[in-house]
Amino acid sequence: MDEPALLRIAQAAARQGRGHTYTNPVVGAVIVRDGQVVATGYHHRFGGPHAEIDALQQLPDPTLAQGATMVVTLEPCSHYGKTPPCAVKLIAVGIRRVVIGQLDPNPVVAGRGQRMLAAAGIDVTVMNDTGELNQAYNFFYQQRRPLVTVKMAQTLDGKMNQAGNQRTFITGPAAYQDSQRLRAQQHAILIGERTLLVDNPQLTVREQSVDHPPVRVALVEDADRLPPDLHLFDGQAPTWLLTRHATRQKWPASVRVLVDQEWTPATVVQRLAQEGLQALLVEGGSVVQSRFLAADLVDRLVVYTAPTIFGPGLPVFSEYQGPSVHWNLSQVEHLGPDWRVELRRK
Ligand code: AOF
Ligand code: ZN
Repeated sequence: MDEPALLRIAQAAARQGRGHTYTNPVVGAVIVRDGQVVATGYHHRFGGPHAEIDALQQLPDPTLAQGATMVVTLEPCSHYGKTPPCAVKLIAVGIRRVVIGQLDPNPVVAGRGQRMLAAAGIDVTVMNDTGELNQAYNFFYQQRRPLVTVKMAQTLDGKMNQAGNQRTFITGPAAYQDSQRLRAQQHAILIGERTLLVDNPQLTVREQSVDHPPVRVALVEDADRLPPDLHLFDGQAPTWLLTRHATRQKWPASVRVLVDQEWTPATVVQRLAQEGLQALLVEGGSVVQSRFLAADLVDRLVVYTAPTIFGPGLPVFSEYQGPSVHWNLSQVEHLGPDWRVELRRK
């Protein structure tokens, strides 16, 4: 089997870790002798052994590592983190050649792993093929901020609400399932105060299990004036209230109140970056989404459209006051009676 094909096997193995590695990348590795895969491994969960170590553990006989090739989706690490450096281990067990899918943008590694291997006389090739595995992880270390996705549901006539202050269901169960999958990939989900009060959303991931639920983030004027029985205070997931006023209240352990003079899309994103959160989903409403768009801080739009005409109602982006922007269409998909469009910024 050739090396691009072996890399695809390692990438498929990496995908098994999806949803469990939290802020760590998903990583897969295969050990190859005479063109044949003799062991496959992946990073199973945050804090657990790295893919390279998992692959070594899958070898039927540990001496098979000697003189073998390892094909791994991400550059082997060079640092002592939650586990010792993989590069040191690969050298110690006698791996002769390492094929790397992509270099690690995390500054704790960033080329050092590759250099350690090469300095030990190991033959190293970098394929520059991410396999679309760690979009948010790569983005975070390249741009120093979370990847921002705006999600919305609209009718055929571009409405997000039938009338002012009520929660309206627009799309069907398949779109709902999909939006749950989208939530499961996030480290934070943001809403504005109007959505918080009108919808009283749970902002949790249902329908599938996640080891680290996304932080629920709400922009609010004054945390002390919120009704105490909101779903956000149910302890189901960490919750951050971003506000301009100091709080005098005692909050449950799951709630943090973060005070700043003025929360803007830029300061929100900066704060999440400081906390190491790599993926932010902006769920609503129109004011918050429009502000993120106007600040040019939206990397991806996910739009669910229902074939329904509402007539009077609140148009999506009615609050948008920025310049006209053009998006790249990246995916169109049927979801039961509805459809989903994914767009990327140009
Ligand atoms: C992983 N799994 O298979 C590889 C990783 O906190 P640690 O010690 O688990 O280290 C996390 C970093 O290790 C991660 O950001 C990446 O730079 C590197 N490689 N991490 O979780 C793996 N190969
Ligand atoms: Zn490692």
